[in-house]
Amino acid sequence: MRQEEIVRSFQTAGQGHVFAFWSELDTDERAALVAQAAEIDLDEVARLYRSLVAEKASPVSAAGQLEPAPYEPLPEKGGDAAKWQRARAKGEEALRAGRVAAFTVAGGQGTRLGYDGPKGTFAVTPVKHKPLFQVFAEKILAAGRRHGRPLHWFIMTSHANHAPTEAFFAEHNFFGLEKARVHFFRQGRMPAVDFNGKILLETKGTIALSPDGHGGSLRALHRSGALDLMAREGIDTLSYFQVDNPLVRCIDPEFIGFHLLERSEMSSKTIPKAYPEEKVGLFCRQNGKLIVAEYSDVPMELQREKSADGALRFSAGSIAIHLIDRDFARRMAAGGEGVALPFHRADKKITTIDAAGNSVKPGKPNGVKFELFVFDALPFARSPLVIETRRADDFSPVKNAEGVDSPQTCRDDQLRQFARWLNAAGAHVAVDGTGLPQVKLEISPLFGDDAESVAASWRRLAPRPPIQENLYLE
Ligand code: UD2
Repeated sequence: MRQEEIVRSFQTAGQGHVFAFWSELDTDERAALVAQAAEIDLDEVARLYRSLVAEKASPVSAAGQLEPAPYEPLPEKGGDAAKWQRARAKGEEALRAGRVAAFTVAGGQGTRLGYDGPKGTFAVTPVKHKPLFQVFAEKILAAGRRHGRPLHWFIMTSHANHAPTEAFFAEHNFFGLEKARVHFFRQGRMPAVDFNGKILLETKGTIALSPDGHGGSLRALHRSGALDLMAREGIDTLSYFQVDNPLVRCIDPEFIGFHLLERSEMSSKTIPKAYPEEKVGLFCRQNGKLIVAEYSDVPMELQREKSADGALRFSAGSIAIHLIDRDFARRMAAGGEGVALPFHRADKKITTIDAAGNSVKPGKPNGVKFELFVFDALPFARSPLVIETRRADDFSPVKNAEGVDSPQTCRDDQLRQFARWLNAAGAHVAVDGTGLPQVKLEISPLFGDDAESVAASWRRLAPRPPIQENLYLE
C-alpha cells in the first residue's frame, strides 16, 4: 500500500489521530511511522477491542466448566518408574539422533525486574555471576556433548532487544557454542489502544507497539524460516523454555521421551502449586480439552478449593516448559478455520503523548496491550501430555527485583541445588534446615547438570577441592 492509502485506511477505521502530527514530521519520520502503521491489522485491532475491552470477554471462564487436568506423576509420587525409564531411553535416543533443538522465548520487556537490557543478560549465578544466557548455553553445550550431537538453539527476541542480544552473544563468543547453531529471530508486535479503542502514540511519530506475547513465537518461528531450518536439519522437536528460569533443564531426556512415546504434538511440565495464590497458570480440562488457564483468569475461589484429602483441587501449575512438534508449530502458524490462538488483554501503564504532543507517563493503567500465549496451543495439539517435575530441579524464575521470584530467591535455589548434588555425590556440604549451604558455591553445567553427572565428575576429581566459600567446579 502507498502512504496515502495507509493513512486513509486509518482514517476510515477511526484511527486517523495516529497521523495527527504528520505536518511536524520530516520525510524519514513519516516513512517510519507509515512502516509501523503498515504492520497493524486494523480489523484485528477493532475486533479485539470489541470483544476483550468493550465486552470484557474472558477467553477462559466463558468457555465452560474447568476440571483439574490429568498428568504423569513422578515415580516417587506414585508414577510408573519403568515408564519413566523407557521415556529416558527414548529421549536419549532422540538426542543422539539430533532430533531436538532448544528454544528460548526472550522477547519480554522484563519491566517487573527493573533491569535495563535484555533479561537474558542479567547475572544470576551465585559465584561467577553468569548471565542467564550463559547458563542456558552451557546446559545446551553439556547436553550436546553427552549425546554426541551438538544442538541448535533458537532464541526469540523483540524489536527492542534483538540487536543488544545478538551483540551480547558475539561479545562472549557464543559461550562456547558454535555460532552457526545459534539462531535469533524477532517476534511480532501489536499496537496498544486506550480504553476507547484508539491506538496510542508513543511519540508524535511512533506508535505504541509492543511484543505480541510468547504465543507470537509460533508464527515467528514460521516467518523467520526457523521451521524450515529444523526440517533441513532433521529436527522435529523444540524444547521451549523462558528466559527467566536458570534452573530449567533445557534439554530433558525423560520429558522428550514421554512426548515422543505418546506421539504428542505439544507437552508440558507441571509442579504442584506452592500456595493457592502462586502466579502460575493451571493445567485444566475444559470441554474435554487440555488447557492452561492463566492465574488471572481463574476465579480465586476455584484456586483455593480443596479436595477431600485437604490438597488443592487445582494444583497442577504450569511453569512454562513445553515440547513443541515442528509440524504442529507450522500448522498453528498457518492458522485457518478455527485454528488460532486467542489474544489476551493486559491493562498497562503505557507511555504516550497528550493532545499537544507532550510525553505522558501514566501513574495507572491507561490502555490495553494484546498478547498471545503459547500454552493456548495445547487444546489444538494431538495427544497433548503433561508430566510432573520437581520444582527444585526445574523452576526458580527471576521476575521481581525483590521478594518472591527475585534474584535472591533464585540464587538461593541454585545454591540448594548445588549443595544437594554434591552431598548426593558424597561431599560434605553443611546446609541449614532449608538445604541452603553455609558457603557460596557454584557448579558449571559443564561439570555436571544433574545429580548423576555431578557425582560422576566429583568421583573423577583428584585431588578434591575443599568445600569453601566461592568454590567453583567446572
Ligand atoms: C508466565 C506464565 C505463568 C507461569 C510463569 C512461570 C504467561 C501468561 N504466564 O508468567 O503461567 O508459567 O510464566 O514463570 O505466560 N515473552 C516473550 N515475548 C512476549 C512476552 C513474553 O518472549 O511478548 C517471554 C519472556 O521473555 C519470558 C516469558 O515469555 O521469557 C514469560 O513472560 P512473562 O514474564 O510475561 O510471564 P509471567 O511471569 O507473567
